[in-house]
Amino acid sequence: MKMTFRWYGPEDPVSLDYIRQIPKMTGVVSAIYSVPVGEVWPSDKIKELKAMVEAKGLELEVIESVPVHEDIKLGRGNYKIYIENYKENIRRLAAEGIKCICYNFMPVFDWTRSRLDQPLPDGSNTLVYYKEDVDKMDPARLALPGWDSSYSTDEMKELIGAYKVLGEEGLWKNLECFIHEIMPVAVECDVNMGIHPDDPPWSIFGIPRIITNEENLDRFLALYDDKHHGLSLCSGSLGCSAFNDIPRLIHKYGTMGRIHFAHVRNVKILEDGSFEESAHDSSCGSLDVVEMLKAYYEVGFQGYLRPDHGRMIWGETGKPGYGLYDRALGACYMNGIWETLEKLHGK
Ligand SMILES: [Mn+2]
Repeated sequence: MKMTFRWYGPEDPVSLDYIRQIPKMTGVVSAIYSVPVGEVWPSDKIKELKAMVEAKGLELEVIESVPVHEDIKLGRGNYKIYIENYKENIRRLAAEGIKCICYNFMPVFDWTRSRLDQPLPDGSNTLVYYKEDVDKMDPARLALPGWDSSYSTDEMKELIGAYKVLGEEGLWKNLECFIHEIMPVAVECDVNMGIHPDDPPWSIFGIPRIITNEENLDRFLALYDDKHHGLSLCSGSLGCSAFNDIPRLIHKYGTMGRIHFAHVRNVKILEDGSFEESAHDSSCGSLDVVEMLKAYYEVGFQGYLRPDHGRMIWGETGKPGYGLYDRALGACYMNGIWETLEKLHGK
C-alpha cells in the first residue's frame, strides 16, 4: 500500500510543503486543471507538475482525474474526437511515469451534496447529503463547487433531458464503447485505469447512474478482460448505500487484482438514507475502517490509497472536503492500522 494525498496543484491552499510533513506520505495525486474537459493535456504542463511534486520529495504516479467529456457519455457531438484525445492523454501521462488514472462516468453532476459546511456538535463542519434538501433542488439552476459551472440554465436543461432519454442502458452502451476504445492504449502503456463509483450511488434528479453496487461493478469489470481495467474503490461513495458491504467488496475485487486506487473515508448514514461525512475513525461513522484496511492487507494490496474527504477542523478554511488537518489525521490513523496489521502478521 502506498499512502497518497490529493493535491489540487499550486492553487491548492494545502501546500506540498505541508503534505510532505505527514508521516509516511509517499506522493500526491493531482491533475492538470487549466485545460478544458476533453482537450489534450500539453506534455510540458504534465512535466512541470511532476517536477513540482518531485522537488518536494514526493511522487506523482496517480492522476485524479482525467475527466470524461459529456459528449463521450452521451455518445453524441464530438465524442470520437474526445475519445482520441483521451487516448492521447493516457499516452502522454504514461510517458511521464504515471501508473494509474482515476476517472468517473457520472453524468453532469460529479459528487452531490446538499450542504458543504454543515456544523457538527464538536464545532467542526462537514459535507452532508440530506435527502429532503436535495429533493427540493432545481438541478438546472444549481451550482456547487467542484461542478462544471460553465453551462447556462438552458444548456443544463438540455443536457439533463438528453441523459433522461439516454437512460441507464444507453449510458452502459456508451461506457462500453469508451472502454473498448481506451483500454488497448492503457494496456499498451501499462497504465491502470480505475473508475470511481458514483457519489452517491443512486440516481439523482432522474439522471441515470450506473457505477453504484456490486452487480454493476461486476458488469463493468466484465466489459474488458484485462487487469489494467479496474476500480478506484471509494468507500465513502459506495458506502453511503447500506447495501454495499465495503470490506467484502475490497476482498472480492482486491483478490481479482482489480483495485488500483483506494479512497478511504467514513460516512454516517442517517435513518432516512441521508448521510454526513464523518471523521475517518470507525467510531465516528457507519463504516468500519479497520475492517476495510484488514481486507486490503489480506489481499496483499499494492496499489495507492488516500484519505478521501475530511471535515474542516481547528478553524481551517478552504476547499470543502479537502482541508489539511482532518485528512492528515485520517492518513495517520490508517498508517497506524496498517503498521499494526503488519506487526501482527509478521509483514
Ligand atoms: Mn472518492
